[in-house]
Amino acid sequence: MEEKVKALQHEVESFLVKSKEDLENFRLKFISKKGSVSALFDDLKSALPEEKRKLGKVVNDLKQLTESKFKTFQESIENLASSDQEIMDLSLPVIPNKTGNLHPLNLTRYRIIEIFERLGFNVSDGPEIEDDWHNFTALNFPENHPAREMQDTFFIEKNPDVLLRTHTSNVQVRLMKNQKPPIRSIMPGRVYRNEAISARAHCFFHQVEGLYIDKNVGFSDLKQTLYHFAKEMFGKETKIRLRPSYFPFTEPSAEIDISCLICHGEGCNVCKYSGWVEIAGSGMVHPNVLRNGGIDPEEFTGFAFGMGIERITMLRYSINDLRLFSENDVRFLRQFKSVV
Ligand code: 2NL
Repeated sequence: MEEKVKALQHEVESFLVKSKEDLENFRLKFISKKGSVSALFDDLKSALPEEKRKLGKVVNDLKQLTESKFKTFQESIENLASSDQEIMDLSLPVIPNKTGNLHPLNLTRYRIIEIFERLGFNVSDGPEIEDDWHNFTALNFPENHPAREMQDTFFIEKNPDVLLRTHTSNVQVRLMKNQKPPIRSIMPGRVYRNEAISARAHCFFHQVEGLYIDKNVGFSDLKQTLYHFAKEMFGKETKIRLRPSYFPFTEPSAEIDISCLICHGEGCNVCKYSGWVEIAGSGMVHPNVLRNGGIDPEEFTGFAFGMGIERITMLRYSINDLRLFSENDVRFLRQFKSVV
């Protein structure tokens, strides 16, 4: 009889219940009056008196196991039924879909890339940790230029100097060294400056620089390219203005302004009542820089420009504090869902 109990126990343990019908079958098969566990009690009556005690315990244990399994099955079937109902109740509010979204700086970066790719520019990339030559010397910075001071640049090592790049021009220098003109490329990336953090300055920010070198590239190409960019980025009505400026790596150099998006030239807070806001620096690549890049300035000319991605993004979405970009406050970040 002990064998019979064991076999039955195995049967109880391996019985799968997945539906209400299975549960009822389980009850009929084992627990009901005619069920096989109940039948064991009849068998017990005819057992030898000296074995009755031992067998009684085994049979009782199996009865308890069977009943507790039944209860567990019953509960899980009930849960299943109620959760089914929940899914099927179409009047309930939807479960919010918590998908992430792109950072506003990336939205702007992708848009800038898109605009320049259609003009035939490709995208280049380079190191954020740079040596003095690629970051300063090759770009025609004089030995005593203030940007080379500890107060303005993060140095990792001195003599020979290793530093965090202060602009993405280092990528352009590498490009000129490794590639023959025509070169038409933009370089988005993170740059570092040793500045006190405020609403208008941060110790790092993002830049896109561009470089176009070929035979007969002139200032008019620079102007039309950036005019096209301004219209694509900020709308067809956008006007541009070039102001003479100075950079060691370009000659002549110009600051690019766009007509103020907020007041359309009337004068407001954002444009400081001038009607114009600065969006980029630019110029014709200095002959010394071309030479340092291994390009003959008698044969080739080129233009270059640089703009801050933060600045463009602030104008685009009317954001007034630079710190919002790196604080990772989801209340800020979530506002840029699917705005490209
Ligand atoms: C700005 C101004 C600028 C460049 C970057 C450049 C690079 C090479 C040669 C010549 Cl390799 N120029 N880049 C030129 C003019 C301006 O950036 O305000 N950036 C945020």
